[in-house]
Amino acid sequence: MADSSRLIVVSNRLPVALVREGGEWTTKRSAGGLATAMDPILKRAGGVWIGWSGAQEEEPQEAIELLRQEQSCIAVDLPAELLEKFYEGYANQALWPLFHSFPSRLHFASENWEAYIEANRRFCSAVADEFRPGDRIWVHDYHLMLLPGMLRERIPDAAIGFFLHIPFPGSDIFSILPRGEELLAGVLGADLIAFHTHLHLQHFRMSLRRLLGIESTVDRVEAPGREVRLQALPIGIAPDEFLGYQDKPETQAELEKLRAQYSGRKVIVAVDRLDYTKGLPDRLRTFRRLLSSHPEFIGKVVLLQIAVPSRENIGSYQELRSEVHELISEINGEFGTPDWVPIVYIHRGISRPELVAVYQFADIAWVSPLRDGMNLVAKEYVACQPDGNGVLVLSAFAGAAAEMGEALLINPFDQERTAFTVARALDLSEDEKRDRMLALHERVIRNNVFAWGDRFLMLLDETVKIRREHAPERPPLLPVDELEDAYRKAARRLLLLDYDGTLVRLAARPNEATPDDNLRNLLAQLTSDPANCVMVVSGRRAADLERWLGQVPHLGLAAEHGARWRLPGSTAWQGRSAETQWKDSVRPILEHFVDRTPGSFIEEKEFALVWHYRTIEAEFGDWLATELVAMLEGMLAETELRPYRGNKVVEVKPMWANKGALASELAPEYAGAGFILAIGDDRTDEDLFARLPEDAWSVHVGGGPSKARYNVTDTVRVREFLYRLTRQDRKTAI
Ligand code: ADQ
Repeated sequence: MADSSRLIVVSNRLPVALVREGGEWTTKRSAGGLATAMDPILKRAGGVWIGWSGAQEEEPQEAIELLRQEQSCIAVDLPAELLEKFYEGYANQALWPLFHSFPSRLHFASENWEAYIEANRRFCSAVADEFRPGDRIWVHDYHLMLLPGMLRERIPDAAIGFFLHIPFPGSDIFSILPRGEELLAGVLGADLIAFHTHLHLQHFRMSLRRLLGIESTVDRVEAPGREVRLQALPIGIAPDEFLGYQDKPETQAELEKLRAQYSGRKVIVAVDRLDYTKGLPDRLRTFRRLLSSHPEFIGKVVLLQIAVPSRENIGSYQELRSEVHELISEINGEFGTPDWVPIVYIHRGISRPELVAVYQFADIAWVSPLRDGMNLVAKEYVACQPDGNGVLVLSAFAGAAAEMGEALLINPFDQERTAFTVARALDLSEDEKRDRMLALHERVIRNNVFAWGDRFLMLLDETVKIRREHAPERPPLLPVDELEDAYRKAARRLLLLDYDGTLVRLAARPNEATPDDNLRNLLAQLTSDPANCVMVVSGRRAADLERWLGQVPHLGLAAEHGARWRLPGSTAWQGRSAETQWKDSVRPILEHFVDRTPGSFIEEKEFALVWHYRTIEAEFGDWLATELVAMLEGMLAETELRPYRGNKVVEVKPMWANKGALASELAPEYAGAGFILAIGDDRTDEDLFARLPEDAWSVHVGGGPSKARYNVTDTVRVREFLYRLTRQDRKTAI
């Protein structure tokens, strides 16, 4: 499969530039790490790259054709206004600062969010137009977090991978992000979601749990109807893009220049995009501190700061530029001498030979981002040291630190200790330097960007293969046409509908999940057909169901998981009467848990006591629930009561009160020639599914395994297909 299927790479920017020379369009491929990594894979798989070309105006058709034919690139059209709001607005002024843990720099505007959705839609259309069955789609980075979900809707069986190049922040920070829930749901459309480090992955998992209430394990998470694979997969560099340049005459010429310029002095190099996450001002201040606290370096050490301009349309980047310029002037003014400039500043992108020469020449690379997904500069510097020269001083907050333990790690926020570490790097013994650098070099060469790309695609293939093989084990999606046919043919029908999580969305507090008028109308239409016996079968109290749904003509109600029921057309409740003495001994235990966790509460039903903890921090709530269940199991072992764990609830109720018993009571009448439909979303509905005849239409709502024959993704879909059954004209879409 890996070799026969094409690859569609999707990223915000295409790895090419369109240039107009003398009235003729030409294309130029950029030598970025990602493009270098993807090129051999794209060549092998015969794929395409989809993204924005960088053009501010719509390109003429000839230029678009050229991109496609010469570079296998497809340009997504993003009009200037949309681009500004999507790219500079939501992506770079909301996502970028927040994902790098700079909440104070967050700027959110809902029109930017709308533009983000629209831009992702345009990417989705471009991919869908290009997609052929069997293709793999690899979506890159924070600009396109909604795209996996959009693609999943449009091409449900597609193999979709997503890689995040920037850090994923802690869940406290992530929860600040307006529209964060939608983003999480969007990336979950992928089969494989990968990050640079385990920490980023952990943060993502925690946000899934806290914001969406979705549990996951170290390497996977259950999405509706599918399993999504999670991975930490650190990106590498293309070694030849650096080592291959070392012997070139242009590089040698640059080296000569550097030797002449800095003879007798040690050079510390810093190479950054001019971005506030890269920590330039902090580095400059720390360098000032180093010169003050270690005067022996005065005249002996030069900081060569190379900064490539970046995102200059955004105000905060302009401020950063001024701040950096001012700091450099101050420090050079304060310490410089007629023959020594402490900080040499190059404010532009430099050529590859220049960059390689600088890396090769520098005694130290000082890589000190305040937060960084990976940081390729650290790896590029190390790649240029095949002989084990040089020292890498590296921020612990760069993703690279997770796999570059032989570097001298620093906390860039701690100027005093960072200055001390840089001083140490300047004095490190040759042996220690070599030991550290050779270990780093070897790893950077081995774990290169090709290994990264291959591994990602291998994992994607594996995940998709498992999904396709295992699909039959989980309930398949409900074939609504077939269901409708069976429904229409049947002379008598039984419909058993769960309430919470099936007919209405789960709410934080039970009383918030009241039925809306649309639901009442839908139920009334279903019950108006005399061939139908419709029952809402819920864990709710009889009084609640009666109050909310009692007015729907001819609707049957079953309360407390089937402990009591009221048949269609009747107002009398049947079932056992409640024995309630046990509550006096269980209630104090639940109260004790409520005292420990403000926000949780007890719901009292006729037959049951329920501890609700939906609003509690998820991990803590689940941990307490386990403790509570263990305690109650011991205490109730000799009784007919049991504690049951549901969706963020622990419910204590008699064993016999379950939906299965009710199913056994009602279903036999409809077996054979009739039609039985049962829909539900949680564990208590499994009892119901298990007791139905084989040909019944049992439907599980949401992800995960189930005994039901079919699956639908959410409450919206449930209502959609029920609504369809009520229409007289067949197969009318709503
Ligand atoms: P970036 O934020 O762009 O990438 P980084 O990984 O440091 O960060 O890559 C910067 C690149 O630009 C390097 O290849 C570097 O050589 C080059 N560069 C910087 N200054 C230059 C200059 N003056 N002249 C020439 N070249 C220069 C994002 C994430 C990172 C992650 C990468 C890859 O923010 O954390 O490592 O993607 O996943």
